[in-house]
Amino acid sequence: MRIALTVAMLALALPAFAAGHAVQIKGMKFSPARLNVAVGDTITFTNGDSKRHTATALDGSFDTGRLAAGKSATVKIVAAGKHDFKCRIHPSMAGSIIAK
Ligand SMILES: [Cu+2]
Repeated sequence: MRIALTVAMLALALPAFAAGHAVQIKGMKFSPARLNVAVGDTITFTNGDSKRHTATALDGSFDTGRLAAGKSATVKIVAAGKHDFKCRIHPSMAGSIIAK
């Protein structure tokens, strides 16, 4: 009974419908490069390249920082709208997050 109540309280504490998304970085590209999410969702960027990369929003809404090979970082999308992002090290690498 006490355990069930604790589980119910934990469930209530979590934001409703927040989803996790994944973007792979491979071959100097973001995959997918375009992603539709909801405000409150998280996105985990994983670097599958041997070079360092970042995923940096041009509007400043998120930044993974430099990701070494095999590393990942999770960012949270807190504002609605289109958030274009680039790799700060390789500006030709670009993508967009569309948040509703
Ligand atoms: Cu890069």
